Amino acid sequence: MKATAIANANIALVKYWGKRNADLILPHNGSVSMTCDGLQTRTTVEFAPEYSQDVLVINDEEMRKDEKDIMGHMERIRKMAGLKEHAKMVSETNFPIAAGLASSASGLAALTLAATKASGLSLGERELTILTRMGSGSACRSIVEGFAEWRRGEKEDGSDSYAETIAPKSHWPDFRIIATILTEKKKAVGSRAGMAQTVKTCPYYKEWLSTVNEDIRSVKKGIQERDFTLVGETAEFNCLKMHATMMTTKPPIVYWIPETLDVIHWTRAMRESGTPCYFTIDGGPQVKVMCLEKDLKSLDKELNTLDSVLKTVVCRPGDGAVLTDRHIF
Ligand code: 2P0
Repeated sequence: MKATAIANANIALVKYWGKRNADLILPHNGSVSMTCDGLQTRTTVEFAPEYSQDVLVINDEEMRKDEKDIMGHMERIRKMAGLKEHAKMVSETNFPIAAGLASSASGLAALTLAATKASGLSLGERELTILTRMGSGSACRSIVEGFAEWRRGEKEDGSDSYAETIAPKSHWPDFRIIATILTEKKKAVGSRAGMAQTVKTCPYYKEWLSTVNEDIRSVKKGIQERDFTLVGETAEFNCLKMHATMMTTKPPIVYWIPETLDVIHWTRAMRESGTPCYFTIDGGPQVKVMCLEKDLKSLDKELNTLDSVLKTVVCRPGDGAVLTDRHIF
């Protein structure tokens, strides 16, 4: 009753921001992402009678309260499997958590795969993405390889709101995302609370929703045709529209710090001087710079000379979640 899984974070090119059903985690809009090979979580789950309660340890720290209701997610899996035993869950990440690098996506994806395996459940990929989605929305995209789409779906039970690969990593192996780390401070507003507040109070939320399907079409076309300009322009615009909805909620949510703006302007200046690159930003201050392999070295080197940048992590299109025998305990 022990299993270990590895999952990568993913970075959205068209963002998920807002739920139409918070219990099942059904989104208001579909989204598209790249599963990243550089940002990894490994999680071991063991169900055993000697555990009197579920215990979660992330990077050597025991978690007592978490925004994602991980214990509720474990209860859901236990019920599905018809188990009574509690679980010990130990996770390790190779990047700072809770700083806007999608750690919860890789974490919930690895946890769901490890917990289903440890509990004896055997789910197909689509079912696994649906179950993972109920733990954390964006995590369903981390189950699958390469470029992923999380379909909004229409059904009330969520059975058509799943993630799937739209292009494997081999389709566009020279697509890169340079994730900058500008601060290692924990963000003030979690994305779960942030998106709920946006849906409730942003006067422009409807307008955001009315443009997302067009962005999904463009980004998918750009990926299919390996059209870097189309993907970059669409992703950058989509990110700015999402942040515009957050900034116009009550109270406003501003994830950006001065360093965020520095990297935004730097990216635009590089582009104007002839190097194709675009930025995207999630629920945090870190900027992710999209580029192609041919420009990676020079852009990454330049970024690391900026005072605003503590360090960078380079991501290529990566694998979906997998099981491994390398247990943490
Ligand atoms: C995304 N984000 O598409 C967007 C962009 C943040 C900004 O998905 O409540 O951690 O667990 O479903 O998935 C962050 O939200 O939220 C997120 P829950 P989640 O990547």
